[in-house]
Amino acid sequence: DTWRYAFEEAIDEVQGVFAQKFKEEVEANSDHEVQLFPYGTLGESADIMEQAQSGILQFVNQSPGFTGALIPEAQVFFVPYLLPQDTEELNEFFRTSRAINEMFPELYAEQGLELLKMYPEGEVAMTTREPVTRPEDLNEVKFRVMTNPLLVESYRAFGASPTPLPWGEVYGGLQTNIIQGQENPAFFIESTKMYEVTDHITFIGHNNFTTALMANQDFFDGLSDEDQQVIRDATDAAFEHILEYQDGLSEASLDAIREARPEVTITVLDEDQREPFRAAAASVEQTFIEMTGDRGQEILDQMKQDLDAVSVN
Ligand code: 6CS
Repeated sequence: DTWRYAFEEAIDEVQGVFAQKFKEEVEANSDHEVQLFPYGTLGESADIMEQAQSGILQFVNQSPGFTGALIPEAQVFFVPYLLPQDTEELNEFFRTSRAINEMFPELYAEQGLELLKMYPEGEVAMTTREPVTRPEDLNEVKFRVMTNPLLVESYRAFGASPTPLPWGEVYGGLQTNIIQGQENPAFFIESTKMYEVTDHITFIGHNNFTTALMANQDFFDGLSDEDQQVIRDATDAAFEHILEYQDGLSEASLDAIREARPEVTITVLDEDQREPFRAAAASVEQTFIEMTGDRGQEILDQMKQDLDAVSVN
């Protein structure tokens, strides 16, 4: 039979590369076929989630940036400066974290979803019309964020006017000046040509883009042990593949942007410049706890413990 798998990006973007590897592994190791639905073929991120929950889709890749509206604890990925910038550390965290691999699956299960894997998509940068070196520079900037209350809170704390929008409205919104900024990993800024409609790319080191693959839980529970194992193995293979694939991807994407539009500035804020943004993180963490209570606190504490365990310093 055929399993339907939708994701939030194009086939040659990170989620698409992950999906292709998953498909290849499943088809090599079973009689099942996987049909891939890239962004735009079945609607926005919220639409594909609904389809997966209702069982029209067997698999969905959705980022906590959107899932946070459904599972409030998933917003923990938007506490600024929580995840490490070091790639090896970050990868090892995703591999070994108890919060990610044991606690989150229980929360996703409450929504009828079997959480198969969470994985990183790269350091997030802001793109804006005007240069940004201080929170004051974000005053009056309508800054697009994914539809997630804590991310709204973050950008409010950073000094901007956060504007939650689905992905499909971002390029046009920047072009028509409805919004003047947005954040995403470098590969996505390059592949979607957002550098055409914003002029300054700024890294403040506040986050890495996290995403997640899940299955409809009734579908998954109804499978044989062998088929479940095929899926788990394919997911593990796709995970290692996508980490390797991303080695050097951010730098290559920035080079491509420099080439395509040399007047775009690319700035990495230094530690002093980051300080006021870091200071804003504490209030965002506090808001996360207010939104999610004891369960959120438990997840956050476990994440910090898991991060300590992989920290090289
Ligand atoms: O900003 C967004 O909405 C999108 N960003 C990425 C990197 N993937 C999918 C998501 O929809």
